[in-house]
Amino acid sequence: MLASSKTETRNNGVVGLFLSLSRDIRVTSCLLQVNARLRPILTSMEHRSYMISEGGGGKSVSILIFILLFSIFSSLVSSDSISIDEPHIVEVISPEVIQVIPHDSSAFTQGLLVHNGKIYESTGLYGESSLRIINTSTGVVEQIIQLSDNYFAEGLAIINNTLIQLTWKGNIGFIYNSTSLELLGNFTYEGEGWGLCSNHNNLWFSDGSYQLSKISSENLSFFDEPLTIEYNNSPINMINELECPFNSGLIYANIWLEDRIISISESTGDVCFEYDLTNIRSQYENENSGELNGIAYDSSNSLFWITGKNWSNYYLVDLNGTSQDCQLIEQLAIKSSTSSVEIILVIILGIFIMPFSWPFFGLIFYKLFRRQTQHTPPSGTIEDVHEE
Ligand SMILES: [Ca+2]
Repeated sequence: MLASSKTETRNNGVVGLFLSLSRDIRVTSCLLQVNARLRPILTSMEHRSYMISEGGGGKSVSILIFILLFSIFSSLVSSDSISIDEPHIVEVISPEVIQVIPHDSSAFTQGLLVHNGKIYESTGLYGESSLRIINTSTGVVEQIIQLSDNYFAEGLAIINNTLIQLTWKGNIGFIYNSTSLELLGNFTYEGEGWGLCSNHNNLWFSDGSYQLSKISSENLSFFDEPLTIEYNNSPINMINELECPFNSGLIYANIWLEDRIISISESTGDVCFEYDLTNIRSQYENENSGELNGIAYDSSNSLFWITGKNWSNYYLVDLNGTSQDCQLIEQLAIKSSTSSVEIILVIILGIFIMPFSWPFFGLIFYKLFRRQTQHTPPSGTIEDVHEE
């Protein structure tokens, strides 16, 4: 049988190649043993029938493997579901100013919110920190309390009728009655306090990093896992003042030292939209104005009041993206992630399975060419093969 094979090797280069490959990977004798199995000596007709039935089974399996792999690779090449090379690009929006009211330009704004038709503002700097209530029609400060000189006030949020005000490096937050601004108590936390917002279910807390921490509204305790904020699939740092409108599924934040606001999905941390407010500075503000640092959602008109450190005015603007937009972005992110996994799996599949399928393909072609060139089927036993 081996002699017959050697003849075919000389007569046909393709067959020779496959046989050479088979010998190189030391599979030939194994395959022959599998095909020969322990059977009695066959007649010519029996052997031909046996070859067809045995070869047909192996060929079918090999063809199925080939079709499977070909289908997977073809689908990957042609599929439009692969979006890994197309990362989401955050849409940048420049909102129009709807209304302007004056702002105390000595106020170093660190936190802003709207409650019961009033603007509540937290201002910073040592020796100048305050908590104040502002008339939304006139911009006049109606109530104000000063903090101790030891504290640099930061973010501000409200839970029911209770105000929560952070301090920068004091590791302490203050709790006030929202009507009288009476100090009711305090709580402590680790690290720096920057921004704070409440969505009525919980609070979000920023510390100037690329992550937000969730705080329980019931006992002001921190949850374990922070939310990482990603802009175009990369973490974005210096998250500062926050606003999280009730039931929106979104967190609005401004970036320290920049006149822009981003809207973030509460569930994934993905940035949905960026609002570019640089035109407001150039059109309305002056050289003494610091960076934008106040965002307050007004539920009475579904718009936002914004201002900044030592700004001249508050501005009413429309920052309404929708949580559906964020869900769409999340789906794209999941799709992209899934595609990445698919590609990796198929590459692994190709690396590990394709080489093992080579002997099957070799055997198929070997048998096809052998049947075409073989006129007298060999006969013998398994022992004959080993002797050769
Ligand atoms: Ca706010």
